[in-house]
Amino acid sequence: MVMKFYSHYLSSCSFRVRIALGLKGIHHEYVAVDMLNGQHLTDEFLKLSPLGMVPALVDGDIIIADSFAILMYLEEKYPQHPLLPNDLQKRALNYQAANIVSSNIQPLQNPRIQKYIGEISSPDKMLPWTQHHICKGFAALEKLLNNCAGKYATGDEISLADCFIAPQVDAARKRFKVDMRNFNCVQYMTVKNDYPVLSRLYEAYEELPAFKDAMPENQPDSPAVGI
Ligand SMILES: N[C@@H](CCC(=O)N[C@@H](CS)C(=O)NCC(=O)O)C(=O)O
Repeated sequence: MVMKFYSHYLSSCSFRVRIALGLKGIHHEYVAVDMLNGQHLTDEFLKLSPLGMVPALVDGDIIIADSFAILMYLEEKYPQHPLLPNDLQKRALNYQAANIVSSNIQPLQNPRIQKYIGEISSPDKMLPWTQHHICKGFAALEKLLNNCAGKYATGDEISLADCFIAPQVDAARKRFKVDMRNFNCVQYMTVKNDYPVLSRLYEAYEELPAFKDAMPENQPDSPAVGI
């Protein structure tokens, strides 16, 4: 039975898994969840994902709805092209970088959070508020990776941290208009806003077929693809 992968083209959490599926060469069926029309909140989808969020993976009887859990599952089931280095320190760095993105950045840019911020303050506060939190997280990643990054986040092999960082930088640049080299948001910025390590990593990701194939604009449900 073919594994089903529930995704939305713009979802950076889905993007993480798309990169790993590509790197590991895992055959799967892409199932687009129409989040703009609320498909993620239907009873049917909530049976797969209790929080009503993408991504979700269904592999036979196994249902997983969380990108980190999915990535760990894929890593254990498909050891080819490992995402976790053998070196324990590097492995811990991978967990740390992944968690900065998944706990301290991405949740704060979620549509449901942005909508809420818009409601309790005003719609024009949504973008600067989100940019502020992205930039705080990026400043932390810069410090963390400054001495350990090679071609990729924790060395010269692509690994778990890259699966989290690549979609986050892509979303920051394209959806949230973060200028990676000279961001200037006077009202909200309290953190340094120049990200040389992340900018360099992003350039390396742009050369990777697994990253290019996983990009939002290349997904079957992207308006750019035209389904
Ligand atoms: N921890 C979850 C977070 C999933 C998540 O936040 N998904 C977003 C898209 S990237 C979502 O479905 N948001 C729906 C909403 O905000 O209503 C994961 O890593 O998969």
